[in-house]
Amino acid sequence: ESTPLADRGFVTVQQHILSEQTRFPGASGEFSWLLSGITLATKLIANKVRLAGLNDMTGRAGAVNVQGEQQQKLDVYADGVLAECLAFRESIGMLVSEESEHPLVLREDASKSKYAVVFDPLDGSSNIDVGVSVGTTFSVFHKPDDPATANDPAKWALQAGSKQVAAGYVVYGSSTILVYSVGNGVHGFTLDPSIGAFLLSHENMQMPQQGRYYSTNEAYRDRFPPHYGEYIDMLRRGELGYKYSSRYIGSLVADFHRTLLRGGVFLYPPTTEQPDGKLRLLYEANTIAFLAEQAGGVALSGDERTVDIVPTDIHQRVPLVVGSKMEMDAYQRMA
Ligand code: AHM
Ligand code: MG
Repeated sequence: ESTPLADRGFVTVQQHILSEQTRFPGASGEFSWLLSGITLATKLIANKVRLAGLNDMTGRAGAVNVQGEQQQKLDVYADGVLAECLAFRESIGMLVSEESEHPLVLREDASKSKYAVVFDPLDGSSNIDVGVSVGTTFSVFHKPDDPATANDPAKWALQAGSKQVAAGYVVYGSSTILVYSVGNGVHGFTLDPSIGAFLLSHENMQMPQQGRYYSTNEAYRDRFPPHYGEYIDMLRRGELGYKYSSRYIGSLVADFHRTLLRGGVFLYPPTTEQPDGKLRLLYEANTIAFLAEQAGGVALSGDERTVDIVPTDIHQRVPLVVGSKMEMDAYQRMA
């Protein structure tokens, strides 16, 4: 649970990132500057999300994105704001966005930059028009060591999730919360809109060992491979000590945020129509998997650790099962 504000001394996310960097003697500050691009962009996005309905930001933009999905106006806005805020950071060589078919190479002279940033600017965007939580996800990678790839920024994001140097999300929910990790625990910050700052509200988040909810789109259940249905039945029967209840928002960030705080398990299995599931490896599954593991949870795609998968395509999809230790051990026994 969160510490009283006074004891925390009003730590902003920026201060927190800087203090994390002091663990690396010689850190140049570039990395903090990079992350400040993300926090700035998400504050701008939060502002628009809060006014959706009044600011001509609801509804479709008219275009269909690379995933074959209708782009919402806020998808387009959020994508533009993130790209713009990040393009100014010289340390970033390339970007991958859910909304853009191709990687965006920012600087042709690859030797000058060090990082790749991947993001889903507005995840769960079909929820905007009905006032339900949406989110932004992001992950940061170093330029790969291998010289052939190092000189080709378009390929910088094709790395296993275990190589992430930072990952996080912002959930635009009943409050706006930023959760991030640089591989040293998971920390949460709540946006105080009156001062425009993300303030530390959840230090060192640990996922409970067990929760009481499972979270999946049960409408697809007959189209899941059978062991997923059997696993859900097992949870419902109470074999892990409780008869589980269900929660499903349909926004990955919001569904995971609850799982992080309360424990339990989230599943987006393969279906007959989508044999690799729906979620994108680079900026959805990996981001969540990295945070889950940092918080003491487990994230698997099939029977493989999600962060071990080496991507071959920037928009590739993977099944995802992520949650508390106890539920995940039981899942592995049945997978
Ligand atoms: P999006 O990136 O187009 O918004 O889609 C991703 C979202 C996730 O947030 C969520 O977990 C999933 O789609 C819900 O899908 P479904 O409606 O099939 O349950
Ligand atoms: Mg998405």
